[in-house]
Amino acid sequence: AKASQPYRTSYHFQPPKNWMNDPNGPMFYKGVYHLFYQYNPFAAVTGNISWAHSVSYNLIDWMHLDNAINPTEPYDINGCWSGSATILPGVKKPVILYTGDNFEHHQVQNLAVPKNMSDPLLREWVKSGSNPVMTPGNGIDPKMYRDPTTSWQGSDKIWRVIIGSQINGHGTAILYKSKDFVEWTRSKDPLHSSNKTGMWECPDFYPVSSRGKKGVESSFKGGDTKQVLKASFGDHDYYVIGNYDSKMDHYSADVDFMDSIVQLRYDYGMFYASKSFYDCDKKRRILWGWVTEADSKSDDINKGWSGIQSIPRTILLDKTGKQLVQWPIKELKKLRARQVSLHNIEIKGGTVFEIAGITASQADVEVSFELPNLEDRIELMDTKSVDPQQLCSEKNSTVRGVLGPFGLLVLASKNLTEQTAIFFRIFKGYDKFVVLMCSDQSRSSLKRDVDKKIFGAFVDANLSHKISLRTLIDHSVVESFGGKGKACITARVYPELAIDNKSHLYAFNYGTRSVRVSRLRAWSMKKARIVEFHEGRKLE
Ligand code: DQQ
Repeated sequence: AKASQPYRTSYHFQPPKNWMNDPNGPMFYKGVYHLFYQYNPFAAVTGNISWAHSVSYNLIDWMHLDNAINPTEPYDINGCWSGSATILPGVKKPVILYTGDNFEHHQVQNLAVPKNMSDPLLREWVKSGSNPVMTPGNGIDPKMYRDPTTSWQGSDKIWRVIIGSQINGHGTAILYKSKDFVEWTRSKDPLHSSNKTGMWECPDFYPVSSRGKKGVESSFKGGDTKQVLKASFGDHDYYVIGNYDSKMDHYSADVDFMDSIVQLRYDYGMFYASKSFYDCDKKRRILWGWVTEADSKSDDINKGWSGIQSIPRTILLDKTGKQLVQWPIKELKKLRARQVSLHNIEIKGGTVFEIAGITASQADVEVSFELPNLEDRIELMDTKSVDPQQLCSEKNSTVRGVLGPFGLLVLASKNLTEQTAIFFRIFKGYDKFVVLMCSDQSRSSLKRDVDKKIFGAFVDANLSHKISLRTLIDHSVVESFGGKGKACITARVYPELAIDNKSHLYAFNYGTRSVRVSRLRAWSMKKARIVEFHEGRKLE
């Protein structure tokens, strides 16, 4: 691998080297956060997929351990693929269900349990003698049958789990039930399916509270909750919100997958195969997602690594009940170091100003924009026929408007040759104002062979006169939260000029109208503490 590593992250999770994809089996158990992930121990490209394992006390600083699960048996010899952990109540023991790609390249579901319950880090895992515990059959394509969720218990105390699949061309969550995690019976009906999507990878299924700010445990059956179903397909993580009747095992979505013009996604940039877990210590639900590289395979081989994880995000149901809101876990604040603040500054149309004094390549920025009187003439839009990503590509950061584009230029070189623009543009829609949020990577790097696709989302912000943006900048990742977490966009960028201390941060407004920064705070971020601990030895 290359000696100089301008693109390695300082506070986004990544292994010391090689290929990483999906987050697996995240859990909080006896004071320790565990993250497992899809990992190739031998190269920076996919292959030899095993479960790597890291532990943390705060979800920020990590200790990398030896692999927890390796492809060693006929039922997983071609790869130990994605799966989830469930903490069994009563005995309070964690178990893992994962997909094995077996000797004939068929996908089967397997069970693993900790070898030594007195090891606080649960370093060793043993596979059940009963594996595989679920096999395809009866109309299931053995190549489309994977990624068990965290299990949940019905009021009958029986465990349920769903497996991602495609049946008759339709994305499907196959439902299984078990009393003991070993003997699983497939239910006649799937939990849910869609004739508008293909294969569902990495489903997730969990309750969210419709009141207050607390997360809800997967088996919770009280009132005042809605139930989220997430599926990964077409390079994105889509979710629906609905109601789950655990007696009938019936799920109904309020608005089903692909049934509305604007699809609900966790993130409108790069974010895939995500998984959530309930943190019983801080009473919150946390989401992890895989963020792929946007450079080439040969770049990855050269760097010696590929793939990072998003910042863990707390997930809540929005007050409207129609979407989720996500926010970086509060522990991230402990990395905030040097701070700059600005208050009540007008940014005139067509101007840019630098926010100096922090490490612009490794920063956390929170800004709140105050808008002028919206009754005046602004751009019009018919949201019913508009794809926000398409609109952001057409009206990119250099296309002047009336109210916007305004926002941040991050990982920018001094002369702005390289820049990634995260910005808003306000339109007048049919019956309300429309906030478009964009992440424009098109000028992010002089490098060729990098995917510089522009991303976009609508922020359902119920706009009065303020719109906020939080952006996490970490060398090659720009993770943005618009409207207090109503829309998230994660992007990967590989600047050549704007690296390390040659990187700058600006605020800009290319609209014709002025906007006001009512408050901006930006922090240099410290590096997370990472140690490696292998075969009982600590490496720093
Ligand atoms: N990645 C895993 C599969 C899953 C896919 C294999 C999603 O289990 O469906 O590494 O990225």
